[in-house]
Amino acid sequence: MASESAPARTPERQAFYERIAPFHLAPLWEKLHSLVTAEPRSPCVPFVWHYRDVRPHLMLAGGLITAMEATRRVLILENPGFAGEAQITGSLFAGLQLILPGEVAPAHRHTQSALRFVIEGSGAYTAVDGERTVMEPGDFVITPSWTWHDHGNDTSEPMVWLDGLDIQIVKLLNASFAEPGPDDMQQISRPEGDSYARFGHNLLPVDWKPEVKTSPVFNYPYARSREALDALGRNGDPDPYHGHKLRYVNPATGESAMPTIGTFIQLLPKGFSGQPYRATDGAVYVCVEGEGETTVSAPGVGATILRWGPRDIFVVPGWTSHTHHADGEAVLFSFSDRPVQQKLGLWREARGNG
Ligand code: 1HN
Repeated sequence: MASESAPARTPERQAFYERIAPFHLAPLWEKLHSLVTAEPRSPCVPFVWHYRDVRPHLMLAGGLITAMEATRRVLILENPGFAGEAQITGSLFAGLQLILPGEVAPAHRHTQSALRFVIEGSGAYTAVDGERTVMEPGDFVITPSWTWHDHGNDTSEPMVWLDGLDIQIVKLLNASFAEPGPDDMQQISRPEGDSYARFGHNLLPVDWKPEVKTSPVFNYPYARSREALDALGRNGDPDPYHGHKLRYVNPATGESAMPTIGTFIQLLPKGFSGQPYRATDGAVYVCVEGEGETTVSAPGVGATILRWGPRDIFVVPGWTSHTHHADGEAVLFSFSDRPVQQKLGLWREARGNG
């Protein structure tokens, strides 16, 4: 059993550490307790961004810089525990992107995978590898790793979505590649809805074999997810921890829609009060409908109550026990690094106060 603290630093030991430092050597016993902890530890803290507070700042950014000049006009949702680090959890990035009427966010590609979850506005598009999809509130849209993507807004209203990216995962593995597109807007080679027709109906083209690890469905419309949740809510009792919770899947494999980021949507029935639950993946939530609160308990920190309503975004750090409560019926979208942890055999969960 590893000890919880380092052995005493005697003057002799200290002198020894100083002697070996120029040789790029260091004693493990000074570091062991912080490298191999008894349980997960992270600077990540529970936090909620209320959309009513964030929106005015986002609109000010709209007057300050164009989407073209910024490349992506995004306000980073930075976890207070990771000041200056552009991360919402230890592994994930989240930000709010604004595209004003008539704007284009120019084409580029990168090895980081991105998800969009539409918060405000209706009818702006993103184009991925030659196909456009028009986005509606609550739609979950994927930009797979290394695909060309540009966004545009031909409507008369601002469009805002949440961006979620696996930035820290790619950084850890030192596998970041990126390049700008040859043109600001990519050539469109397939009609809108083509991917959804081929892959989004529990059917697959007969001779099709997946070439990449990301789902070929790149827009999961909210209307369809909501329909499923609605039926579940009518048909049976909710899970005592999650309510009615579904995970988005890659129809070709049954695995998560994105290889590095798991995405989920859950319905909490009116008055639902969940039991305490924790898992090793820290999650970012968006409230789509309804109001309620999530109570997060961390050892030594006590309970943090995150109140949420429509369009609010909140983060629950990994391995912190939490409960969800909904006043009326509520819908939460969430994403985390769960697929990575599961593939590596690291993911754990605990129900109740265990
Ligand atoms: C990015 O490329 C997008 O393509 C959004 O819309 C957010 C955050 C960090 C790095 C790249 C986009 C991003 C991003």
